[in-house]
Amino acid sequence: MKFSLDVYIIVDLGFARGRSLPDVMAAVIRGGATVVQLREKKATTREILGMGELAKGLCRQAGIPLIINDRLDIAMALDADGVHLGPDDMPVGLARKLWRKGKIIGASAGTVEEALQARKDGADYLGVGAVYATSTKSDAGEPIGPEALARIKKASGMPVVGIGGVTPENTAPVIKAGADGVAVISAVLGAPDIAAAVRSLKEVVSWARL
Ligand code: TZP
Ligand code: MG
Repeated sequence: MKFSLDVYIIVDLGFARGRSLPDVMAAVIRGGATVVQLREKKATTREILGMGELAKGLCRQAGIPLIINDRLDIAMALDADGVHLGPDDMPVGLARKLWRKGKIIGASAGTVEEALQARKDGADYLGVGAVYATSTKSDAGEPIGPEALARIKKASGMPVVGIGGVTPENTAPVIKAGADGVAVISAVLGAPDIAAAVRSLKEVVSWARL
């Protein structure tokens, strides 16, 4: 599937101020997200499967990929478009062997070494961060800043989304550092108007490239 990393929205209902999955998904899509990742750290496998079915239907209608966070088994069972794997998840090389060609595999990278390993293992894109400080992920580590993202992009030559503390106000330096897009949780999911927050990010991504 051909896709654009421009505005990669991570739907984690834990940050959605009590709003429902259908409402959040509709707003994220209306705002123009180019990728949706479903992230659910607490729910049971069956609950995530149910959420994933709903999210997949809406993403298919919108023509954008649905990526499942952490769980290759659930991504495969749903026939989602991709999976995003971190250091504690299924290794990227194994995921590549287990899942058919054409499925999207994303990997987390905070250093050049991790990026090169992910490239060697067959990842399709990198989530690079945390770029800025974030309280959304407890083990996100010290922020690496746009400069480190630039080094990772240059060394790997891979498609990259900058993640961690990204807001419309600080998106421009991430894009100017070479990121292909931004991946965001709280600045969108916690916004009073989710669709407007996605639109703002999208605008900045476009002009920062000029
Ligand atoms: N990986 C690195 S930082 C982070 C993840 C999942 C959290 C991103 O959330 P936010 O709210 O956009 O900082
Ligand atoms: Mg993960």
